[in-house]
Amino acid sequence: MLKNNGETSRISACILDCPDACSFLVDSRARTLRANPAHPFTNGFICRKGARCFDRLDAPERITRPLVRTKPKRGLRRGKAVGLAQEGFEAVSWDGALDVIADKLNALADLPEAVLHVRGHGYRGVLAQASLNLFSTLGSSTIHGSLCDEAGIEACIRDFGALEHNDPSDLLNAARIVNWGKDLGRSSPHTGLLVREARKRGTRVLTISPGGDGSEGWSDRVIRIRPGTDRFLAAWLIRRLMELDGISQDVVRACADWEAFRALVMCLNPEDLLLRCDVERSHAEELLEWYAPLPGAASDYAVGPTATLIGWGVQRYLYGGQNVRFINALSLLSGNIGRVGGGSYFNIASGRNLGSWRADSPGRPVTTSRRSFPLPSLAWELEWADPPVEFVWVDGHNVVNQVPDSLAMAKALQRPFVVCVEAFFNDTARCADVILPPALMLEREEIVGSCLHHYVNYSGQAVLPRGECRADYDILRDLGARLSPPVRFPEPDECLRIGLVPVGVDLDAFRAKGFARTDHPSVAFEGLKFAHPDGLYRFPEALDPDPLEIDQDDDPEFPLRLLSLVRGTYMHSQIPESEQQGLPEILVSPDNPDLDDVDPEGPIFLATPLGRMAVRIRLDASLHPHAVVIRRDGWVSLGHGPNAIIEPQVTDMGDCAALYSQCCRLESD
Ligand SMILES: Nc1nc2c(c(=O)[nH]1)N[C@H]1C(S)=C(S)[C@@H](COP(=O)(O)OP(=O)(O)OC[C@H]3O[C@@H](n4cnc5c(=O)[nH]c(N)nc54)[C@H](O)[C@@H]3O)O[C@H]1N2
Ligand SMILES: Nc1nc2c(c(=O)[nH]1)N[C@H]1C(S)=C(S)[C@@H](COP(=O)(O)OP(=O)(O)OC[C@H]3O[C@@H](n4cnc5c(=O)[nH]c(N)nc54)[C@H](O)[C@@H]3O)O[C@H]1N2
Ligand SMILES: [Mo]
Repeated sequence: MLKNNGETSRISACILDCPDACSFLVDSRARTLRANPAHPFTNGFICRKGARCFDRLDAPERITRPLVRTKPKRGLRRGKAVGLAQEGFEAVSWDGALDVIADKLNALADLPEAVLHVRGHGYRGVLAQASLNLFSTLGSSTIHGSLCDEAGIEACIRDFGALEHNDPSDLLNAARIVNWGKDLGRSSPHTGLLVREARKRGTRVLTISPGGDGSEGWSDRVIRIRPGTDRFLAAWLIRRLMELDGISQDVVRACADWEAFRALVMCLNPEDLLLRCDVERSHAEELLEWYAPLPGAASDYAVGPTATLIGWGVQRYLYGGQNVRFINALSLLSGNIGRVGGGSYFNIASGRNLGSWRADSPGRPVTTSRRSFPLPSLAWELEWADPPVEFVWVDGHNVVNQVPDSLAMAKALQRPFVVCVEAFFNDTARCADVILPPALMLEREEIVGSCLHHYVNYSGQAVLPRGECRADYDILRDLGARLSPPVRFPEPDECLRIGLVPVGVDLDAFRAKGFARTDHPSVAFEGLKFAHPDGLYRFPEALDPDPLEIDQDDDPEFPLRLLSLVRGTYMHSQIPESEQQGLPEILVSPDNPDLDDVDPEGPIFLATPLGRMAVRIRLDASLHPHAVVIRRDGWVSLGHGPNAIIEPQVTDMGDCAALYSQCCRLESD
């Protein structure tokens, strides 16, 4: 808890959905923050989105009182952002808001599946389990799958048996790093920092990407690839390794299905593989040397391991899971798994070092199975849900903005009673009946893990919550107490202690130090011992072509791919409205085949089968001719949200949204 002892520098940490999970020192009087120099991974450096935390806490447009809707919902309109009052929201007391909500939930007590809980990763941690615990105790409907990383997670689990990678600092031991589409300048600044440090020490870096991401500045070499086709390039390399007899018998013995995989790969046509990924043979041959120095190779290839980075971008495709599985297989077969300086990095689970606590509701029937909707097609699922969803609780998720087909999602929220725990009047809050304002990070206490490194951080409360804002845990505890029968939570300190059990440190000592390192081997799968029950590795069973693949001979209606990529300056949709004025920008290659058909002087639209949005164009010569890049997460209500024209498609594994398989074209008026 915040003590008024005159002390101004407090330890806290970032709870945003970012792999780096930085530790902060906060000057609570000056309302500034900096990197905690004592934290080994944060290493004295924090990124722009973290450093701007107080801008968000102190933003004039922040919602600081509970609000209820007094006029009927009008639905979300693209490019038409009306204000709170115009939309018909009025301030109400916390008691008033929670009583209304409790009445609705009590009325649905016998039909818990008519209640839907939609939770994102907008806030993370141990106390953050509160909403998950309350709604699982009620037996409410829930969501599964993801908009982010589940295809790659499922792929890694199928391959290795577990989601695991080397300690990120082991990148410094790599002789070479091959980066399959991680945006080193934007998505994980500390991975970027490690790569930069490794390069200073002599490590060479090659990036494979469709371009438009500034990877040239981070790499000694860049190979441009057709979007969504990395599995074909990896398969070509694996085939060459097989032909050249370049695979060690130790590796072969560590695999459960070597013969079947060998047969699959040897049946593939090498020219066809390179045609599909649009990579020149000489570039593919060069890449082979980055993985497996061949007899007679130049001396800088002759020694040392190759580490593989896999960005989330490569798996947001219809066959995104296969993309990851073929890259992992390449890493293994070239002798780079289970090795210092090698490894294949996707991510780890950020919750794996945190204990889970439970809510308790004596007298309430225990739910054994809950109705669950796949998140990538949530809008459409709700349309058909039987029994229909009557009540929706959204927290930590700008779901209307982030799911494909945002307008359908907004429409699906029109009928049910929607509660949104949200600090800003974003696309989702606009669809709510009640908006509850949460205390944000630095305004409340929390413990968080990372999906990249092995530290658990203390996110201490450094300042008081603004206005009437309250921590999500407190909101949910008060709501639980109002339900019949009531749902009770353990005290916050008890939750935090349970959260720290896997770390094995005392809560007070942890609060004072601000972080703890957890015990994981620095090399994953050492000795080629994998986490499947038999200890063996598993290869992908198939290599599938993309049904939407662009065929050079055809003249498809929507020949381009829309890559809605991460933006460096803000966290997802947590962007001030003032930064979303004018038309959103797209990047296209000067060789883009659609450029000939548009009038550069007139209005230009980005069109998909779902609709179109007005944009302005910037040329980027590094981009693949068939790729269009838009920075994601702009608000639909401000005309900046690409999900208004992105269709719901699902990846081959993990029920992940295949967002970058979206086909598109450029249009003039
Ligand atoms: N500043 C900031 N940082 C963030 C976030 C944020 O919103 N803002 N979000 C966080 C979250 S939740 C996530 S999941 C991560 C996202 O982290 P990233 O994975 O870096 O982000 P993406 O934009 O999904 O993917 C970016 C990269 O994928 C490449 N790419 C796209 N398609 C392909 C392909 O077919 N093949 C190859 N080889 N490359 C391809 C693009 O060129 C781009 O460089 O970032 C996290 N960090
Ligand atoms: N087109 C397209 N769409 C995508 C992606 C893509 O590549 N292309 N990638 C996606 C990815 S990688 C991800 S991870 C998801 C992200 O989707 P979201 O998880 O919806 O991400 P945000 O837009 O950051 O929304 C999080 C919300 O949580 C709120 N919040 C912050 N702190 C707190 C708190 O303490 N309590 C509560 N109650 N709320 C809080 C913020 O104000 C914010 O509105 O969407 C994705 N959507
Ligand atoms: Mo994500």
